[in-house]
Amino acid sequence: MLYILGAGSLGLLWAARLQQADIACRVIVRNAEQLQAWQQRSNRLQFNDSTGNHTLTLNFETPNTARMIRHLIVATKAHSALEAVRQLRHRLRPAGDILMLQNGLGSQQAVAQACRAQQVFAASVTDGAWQPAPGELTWAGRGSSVVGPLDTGTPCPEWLNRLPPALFDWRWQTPIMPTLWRKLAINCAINPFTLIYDCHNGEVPAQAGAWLDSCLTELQELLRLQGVTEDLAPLVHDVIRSTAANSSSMRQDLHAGRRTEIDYILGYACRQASQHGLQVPALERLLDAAKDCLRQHQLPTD
Ligand code: NAD
Ligand code: KPL
Repeated sequence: MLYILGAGSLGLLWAARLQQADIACRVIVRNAEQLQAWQQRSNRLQFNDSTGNHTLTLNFETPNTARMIRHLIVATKAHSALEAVRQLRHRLRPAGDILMLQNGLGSQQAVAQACRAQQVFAASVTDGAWQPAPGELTWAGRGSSVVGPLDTGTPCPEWLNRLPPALFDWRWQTPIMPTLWRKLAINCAINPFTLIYDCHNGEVPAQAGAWLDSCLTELQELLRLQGVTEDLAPLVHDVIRSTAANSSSMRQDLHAGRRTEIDYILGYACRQASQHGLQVPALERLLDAAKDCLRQHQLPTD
């Protein structure tokens, strides 16, 4: 049995595909009110993907259910992950595994520190899923996941190999940290600019001009300190081109009045730079500007 923590866009996307693949899973919602809301919809999810609309019946439960958990997939936002996993600590089997799906960095390490008896894995996910209405999920962009252990040397959990490739495009990568750092750098170079200029991804180079170039130079140096040597600028410009019409996840959060993951993306990058004694004035200025923008919208800056 696989457990998914968090019934948001990505958690429901995993649950829907597991259900379609006949792999048993249960979704852990935040509380009794959320459970009741699903029960009122007969636990049905309207799942829209490129093949059409499917009605799926999922299994939901609250964190205080008694069942023990061997395999946990954490699908909360980065800032909720540690608290959400802590709530379940008494249910986690020793030597079980935890797969973290969060964007950014910091939440994965925090959970690994809190759950030393379990093996913690992290995924870099490029799918795009959103909820047009409660009880509905749209898989708008079929992406892929790169998965690996936080502790290099830990083998791949066998359940991952049971995921059907037609529904789950994923690959195993160890060490995983360079992949997570690369994704973090891409998100640092795009997401905060879309916030402060309130623009689509494709407009970032024109809006940010030389400021983007300075950020890319600083991020390249930060990546180098993490052992990632490939050229960042072409990678970022490729992502900007291929997602030109997208609103970044951070901008979507801003428009929906939700807390963003800024602290686990640009905040994390700036803290790491400071710990390494690396000067990153362009990134610091970007972080300040993004926080100003969030304050203007009465949203948390962490
Ligand atoms: P979301 O806000 O839609 O879902 C998060 C869910 O977690 C919410 O339903 C919330 O109620 C739940 N939650 C929070 N605390 C909880 C707790 N204590 N117990 C149980 N549930 C709790 O967010 P999302 O879009 O699904 O994103 C989740 C993570 O995946 C983020 O880090 C995001 O950056 C990453 N991600 C999302 C997508 C996507 O397409 N949505 C793609 C790639 C990566
Ligand atoms: O990952 C993304 C996000 O929005 O968080 C990018 C790559 C910027 C695509 O929108």
